[in-house]
Amino acid sequence: MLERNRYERLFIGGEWVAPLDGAIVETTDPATGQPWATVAFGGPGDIDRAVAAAREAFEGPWRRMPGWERAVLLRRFADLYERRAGDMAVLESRDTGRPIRETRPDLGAHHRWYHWFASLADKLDGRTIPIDPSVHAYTERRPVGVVGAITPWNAPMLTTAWKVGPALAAGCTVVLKPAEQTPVTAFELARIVEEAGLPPGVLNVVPGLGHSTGAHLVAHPGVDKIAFTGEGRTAQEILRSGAATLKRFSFELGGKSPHIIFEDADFDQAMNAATSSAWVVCGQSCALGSRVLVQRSIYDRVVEAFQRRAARVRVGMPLDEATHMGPQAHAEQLDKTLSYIAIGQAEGATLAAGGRRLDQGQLAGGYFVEPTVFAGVDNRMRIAREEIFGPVASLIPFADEDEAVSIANDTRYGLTAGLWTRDTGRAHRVAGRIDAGMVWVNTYRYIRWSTPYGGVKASGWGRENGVEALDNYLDTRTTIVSTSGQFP
Ligand code: TXE
Repeated sequence: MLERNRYERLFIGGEWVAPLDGAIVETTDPATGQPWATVAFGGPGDIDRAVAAAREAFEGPWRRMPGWERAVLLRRFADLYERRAGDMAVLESRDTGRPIRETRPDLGAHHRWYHWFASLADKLDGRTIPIDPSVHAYTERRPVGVVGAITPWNAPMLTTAWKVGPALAAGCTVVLKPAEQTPVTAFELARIVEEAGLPPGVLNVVPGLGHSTGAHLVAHPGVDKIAFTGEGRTAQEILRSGAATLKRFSFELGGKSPHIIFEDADFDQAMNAATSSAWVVCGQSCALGSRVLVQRSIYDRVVEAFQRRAARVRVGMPLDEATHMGPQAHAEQLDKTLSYIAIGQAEGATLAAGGRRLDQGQLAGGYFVEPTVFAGVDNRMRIAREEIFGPVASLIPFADEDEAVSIANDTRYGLTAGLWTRDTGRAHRVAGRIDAGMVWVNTYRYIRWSTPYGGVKASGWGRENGVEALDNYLDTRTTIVSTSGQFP
């Protein structure tokens, strides 16, 4: 095994330490099904150490440091991150199976998140509140404290940037618990933190299993806030185990996003967006446009376009520059995706493309699935209601604007939505009627550091990105000073 694939120490309090009550485990390369890295998993005792280190850093240097000074350190960190992005992209491709042509631009942009949040670190203004001359009332924004960041396996470093950037800018310290399937890049992140000279304990990395290490972090009385991306059911468990401490929570929990194509859409652009956003991240994105709602007059044309484009997707090894789509990130996700393909067929949807596992030749042993298209889907089917998190598009016909909106909103989720039309009035009208935290018009999956992202309904609580992200990590304190010294 290559030297750089060994990550056998946790990063706690600025030191690389052996797990106290965890283990050294092997993680699997989803493209081969073979082990590719050995990593340290922390246990509850390691979480205790990490929380103590984060608390000390919070009370000590970090919260007292002027915002501009935190910004200088964050920018240094962002610059180093940018320099390492190429290597990190390779590691993330190995860890998650995402093709390098996706991870390279993705990881190559993360430093922008850190720079942007750095630029807010000294702008956490309060307000003065005019009441009457007898009092001077003002507010200040104060960091909530120690944050437990629990991240998923589909886009580990992006979802980390969404939490760590605003948390550190706000003056919080962080214990990061990456997903057990894809912990490798988090260790690299710790190396960058170390090299950037962030004070010890400001960011700690303790990978481990969700139900033990993650749950201990959630229940820990020394943790003030949990920032989580993952499944809705896990969020419910987190709420239960965190309830006793009444900490704060923000959740990003996935979706079943409608991608609406009206008959007056720019057809080729709409097809580019609808097909690529059905298969991006090997189908494992919370913002996947997995419910493609198509106006009946162009439905057959859209089905054909999907079939043609599915056939052109090159499924292959993640580090091959020619690969469009890699494997599912881990074995359970492979099983989940294949089981939903079977469910779709049993429900009576028409399998218009794909549908099979690919495990011949070079792909043997890997968790590859063909890009899959279901036509004739009814929104009541399970493949239209439940998050598959695989490269499976469901094409649902609609007659008119009202029906499109009604199908779009007929879901427990409300994370993102897309719509394609050349009619500006309709664009605004329909966007305004959709229950989702983000609506894209004539584009899709456009996500930036400065634009708030997050869900309504079962898709989550709170917003990541944008200045709104800081709200997750700040409390408001109000001070009222009597100017007369008289009471009452
Ligand atoms: O997620 P989990 P899973 C959806 C997607 C996917 C499904 C299952 O549909 O197929 O969830 O994925 C940690 N206390 N999304 O099971 O379990 C865990 O260790 C504290 C959508 O892998 O939610 C990991 O770090 N932590 C999503 C993180 O939670 C716990 C991205 C996410 O894992 C825990 C991922 C516990 N009790 C999956 N149990 C998105 N919104 O993009 C687990 N964890």
